[in-house]
Amino acid sequence: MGDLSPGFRGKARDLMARLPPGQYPTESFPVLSAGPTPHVPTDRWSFTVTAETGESRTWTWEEMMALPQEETTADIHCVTRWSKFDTRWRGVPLDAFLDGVGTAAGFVLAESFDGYTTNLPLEDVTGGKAWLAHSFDGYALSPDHGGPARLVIPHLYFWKSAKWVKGLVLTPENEPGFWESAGYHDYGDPWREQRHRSD
Ligand SMILES: Nc1nc2c(c(=O)[nH]1)N[C@H]1C(S)=C(S)[C@@H](COP(=O)(O)O)O[C@H]1N2
Ligand SMILES: [Mo]
Repeated sequence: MGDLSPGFRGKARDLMARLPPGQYPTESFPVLSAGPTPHVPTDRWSFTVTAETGESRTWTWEEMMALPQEETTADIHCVTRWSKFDTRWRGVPLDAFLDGVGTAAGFVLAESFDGYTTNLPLEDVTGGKAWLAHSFDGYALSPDHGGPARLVIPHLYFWKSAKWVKGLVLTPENEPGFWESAGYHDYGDPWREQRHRSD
């Protein structure tokens, strides 16, 4: 039997190895939002990076879309235990917004149009590990999933991937965001099951 379907068995085994502890795979794409979906037309959209000095830089939608774009395919892991393999995004690596910024800060606080915030070490959003994504699976990102644009930071639990993101604030001190203040883990590594503050 193993001889008849070695490819399938091999693929299933490979996928299991990509599943962090305590997670189950899903084909669907659940929507998880703490509040109502904000609707932000692209002509009123902007993305602002603010340094700890107060200096800031803002990109309009057109300016953001004119930056070099990347396609990335990644597995995503929600703290509510679903994981989705091979999600396909298009957007701009966060390096494009952060490279030119003079900063001594070690952390960023992502801020969204719905008031949501989440905190991250600066090194987790630089070096090609994080994107401002505006497309999912070849289509413009739907409002429920964070459109017109959201963060995608696949190596951390998906609550770190702020939907409807409007900017990043560089902070010298680590400032807990919305879920982090409510008892979620500060860092959120799915491979170490960092779900709650006490994990
Ligand atoms: N602005 C904003 N971003 C957010 C959230 C939110 O409520 N508001 N929920 C987070 C949580 S808990 C998860 S699991 C993912 C869910 O993304 P999805 O709805 O596209 O699956 O978005 C994250 N980003
Ligand atoms: Mo979540």
